[in-house]
Amino acid sequence: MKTQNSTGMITGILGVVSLIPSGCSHEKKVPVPNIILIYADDLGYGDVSCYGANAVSTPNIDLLAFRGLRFTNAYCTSATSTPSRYSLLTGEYAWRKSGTGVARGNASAIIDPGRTTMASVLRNAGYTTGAVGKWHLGLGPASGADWNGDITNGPLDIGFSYNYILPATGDRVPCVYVENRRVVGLEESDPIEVNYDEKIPGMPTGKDNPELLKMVPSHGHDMTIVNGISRIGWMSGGKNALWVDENIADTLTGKAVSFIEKNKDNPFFLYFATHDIHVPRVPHPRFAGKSGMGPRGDAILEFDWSVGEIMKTVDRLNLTENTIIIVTSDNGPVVDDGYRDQAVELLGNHKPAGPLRGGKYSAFDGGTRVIFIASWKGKIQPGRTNELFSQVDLLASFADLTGQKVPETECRDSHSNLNALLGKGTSTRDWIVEHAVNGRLSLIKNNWKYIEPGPGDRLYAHVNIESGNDTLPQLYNLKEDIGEKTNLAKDNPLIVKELTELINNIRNN
Ligand code: NG6
Ligand code: CA
Repeated sequence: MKTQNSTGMITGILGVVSLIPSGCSHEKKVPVPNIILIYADDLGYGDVSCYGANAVSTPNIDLLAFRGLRFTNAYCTSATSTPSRYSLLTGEYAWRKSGTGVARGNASAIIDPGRTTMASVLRNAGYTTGAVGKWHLGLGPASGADWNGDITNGPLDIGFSYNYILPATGDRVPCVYVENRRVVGLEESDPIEVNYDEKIPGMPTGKDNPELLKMVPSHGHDMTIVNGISRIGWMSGGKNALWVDENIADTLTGKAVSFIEKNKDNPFFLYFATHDIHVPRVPHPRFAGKSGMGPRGDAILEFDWSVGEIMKTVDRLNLTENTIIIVTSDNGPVVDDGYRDQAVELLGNHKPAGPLRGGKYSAFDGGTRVIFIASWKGKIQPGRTNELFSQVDLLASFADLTGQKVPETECRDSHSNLNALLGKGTSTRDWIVEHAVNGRLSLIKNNWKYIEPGPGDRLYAHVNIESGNDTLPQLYNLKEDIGEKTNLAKDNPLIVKELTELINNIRNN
């Protein structure tokens, strides 16, 4: 029930659930753009040059920011991947649902088949929907994914019409790609076995066979060795299906580009979740050594290249005026996340979180305030904005943009903030909830940042990141103290009280 003309206009009426066929007397032309959401992994607020990095240069991301709107107050929902992705795709805070912490590589599906998601909303709007890249939301039924057969309870079951994914993360087995329901390149004679409870006999591990490693772990990551790198979890088999880390960015970017090419004549939604810049950082040789900051910096260059390839594809296919491109990250930065890859030694003066305190895992803003750029030629006025924006609102904002209704109970935390997204008005969001790895929540309102009291473990020593935990309540004035240095809680008991009540209301909603 939709038509699209050569400039990519769908005829329909905003605010009406289904699109009206062309020729209807009430019809109004509404430009419905293609949507490309590029989701980086562990990319920090200070890791790209248009957000202030000097030690590394990201010309493609900078160009996108030059063409689009650069947000300085945009947030992911959690300081780690699985919960951020869960909230992004479902419009429900992950901390409302148990089992949404960092998922193992053999976790079963965390998003129930049939649930409303960003993808299902857009598919209902007539979009072809693709997921390319890191998944990390579990696959398969409660009994586990059938790696050697049809993998059910995956992206195809929650609204995507195509997927080419890494099941979990680059540092977790199984180290294979899944295209739609099948492991790519798997041979029947060499089935895959995955285990997270015990070692699989006969398979070399980082712990027992360090002589086989090309990258040595600093903490954890000492189980099955694949491509000279030991991972989290044990696996065997699937030799012909194993990925080569050096080629992951090329492979995923290639799949993203072909998805765009294939769907250029229909509205499409592409969720492109890169492996970069997560560990293990093993960029392609054409990026290796190029940043001078070691593999972490090189992975930033590789990520920037991926963004550039997407932009070039959109330009080449004349889709620029009909495509919204968003680039953002799933959580804040970490320098040593488990491999000795020289990230610490070669960091120099680079500040991965920019002016923010903390990083990945943390309750400080470094954990969840992320880069966020939205570009749509002719529709989004280029510039910079400090309006508050949360990734949890993308689902409802896209629904708004495409005239879809969102079921309030299922997607209860997502509210349209379309005007702010398009740079056309002030934010409808007056507070932001942040979720740190230990489960504690923080709240931002009127430039105040309140962090709930919790365990006093101030430093996550293995990653050398300030946790943001304190046994006392913390209150910071982000406008004057973006680095969350001076705790003003004692002097402002009324504000602490108000924010405590609000956080409890939000939690109990
Ligand atoms: C941690 C891993 C870390 C990373 C993280 C998830 C260890 C010691 N550390 O448990 O390397 O994989 O989980 O990162 O295993 S995320 O970005 O996918 O959330
Ligand atoms: Ca991450």
